[in-house]
Amino acid sequence: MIEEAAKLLARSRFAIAFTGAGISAESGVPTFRGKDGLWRHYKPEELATQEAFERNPALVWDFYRWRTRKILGAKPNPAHYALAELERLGILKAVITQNVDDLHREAGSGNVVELHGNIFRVRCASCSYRENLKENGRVREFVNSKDLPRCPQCGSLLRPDVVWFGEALPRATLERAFKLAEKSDVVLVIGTSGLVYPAAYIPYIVKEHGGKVIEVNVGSSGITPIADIFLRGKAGEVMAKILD
Ligand code: BJW
Ligand code: ZN
Repeated sequence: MIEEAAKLLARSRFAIAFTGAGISAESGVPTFRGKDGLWRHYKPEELATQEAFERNPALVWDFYRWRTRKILGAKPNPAHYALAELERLGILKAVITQNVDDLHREAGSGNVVELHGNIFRVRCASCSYRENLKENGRVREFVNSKDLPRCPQCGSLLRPDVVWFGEALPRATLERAFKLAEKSDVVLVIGTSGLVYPAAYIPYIVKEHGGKVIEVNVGSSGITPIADIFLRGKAGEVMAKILD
């Protein structure tokens, strides 16, 4: 199966990857829906929404500070590096990720489409203020602060620059991802439950346009029914073998 997947990739014309929280699990970043994916027993739908932020911004910020701390302590794993290497070899044309952890870029992937934003950026809940905390060297300050962060322009609350349930994905980003999927003849789907839309349309678009779907996951997902090749296992281990 792994050999078949490697062959498909090697012969592809425009391969892309579509990744989710499972690709970062071996880096120590908790997933959303796994058995240890939940934070203090809250479901993602109870934390990653506008309503939750309006009702209890302190709870939502606690959650994001906890996640940022985990992500800060994380390094890319062999799966992230394998995708960067496949791009370097000219095989992989883009990584479309639902993750907000920056690990694909850290591993050296150049063409990364972040569908759900980035945890190292914040924006104002009311005005157009945005800030990249990583570039400004302010990540630790944010993570360690006990106060709710406020906008320097208008005084409203700042929020993580990520996409919550019920919010539209950035239009240009989604269009870019869908265009890549339409062009693609092989999509490597790694570590996603494939339950969250519109992101989960990506492999379906590839399939509809005649492309092949290779899935890597420790269990089955919403994408498994359309997978041409299903590789059961940990992303880091399977991807290291594919590259061999
Ligand atoms: C391993 C592994 C290892 C573990 N190796 N594998 C159509 C149909 C139905 C519903 C909808 C629809 N369209 C919209 C909706 C509503 C909603 C939705 O999809 N709901 C479903 C849950 C039913 N979607 C939305 O609300 C989206 N917005 C939208 O549609 O807006 C419409 C609109 C238009 C115009 C104006 C206004 C509105 C937005 C969705 C945003 C999702 N946001 C989050 C949080 C992001 C910020 C953050 O990170 O904090 O995104 S929620 C969370 O889920 C996060 C993830 O990116 C996303 C997906 O999760 P993922 O990555 O799949 O993780 P898990 O944990 O679910 O799965 C891990 C997988 O890895 C598992 O399969 C494991 O087996 C596997 N695994 N270890 C390999 N070592
Ligand atoms: Zn503001």
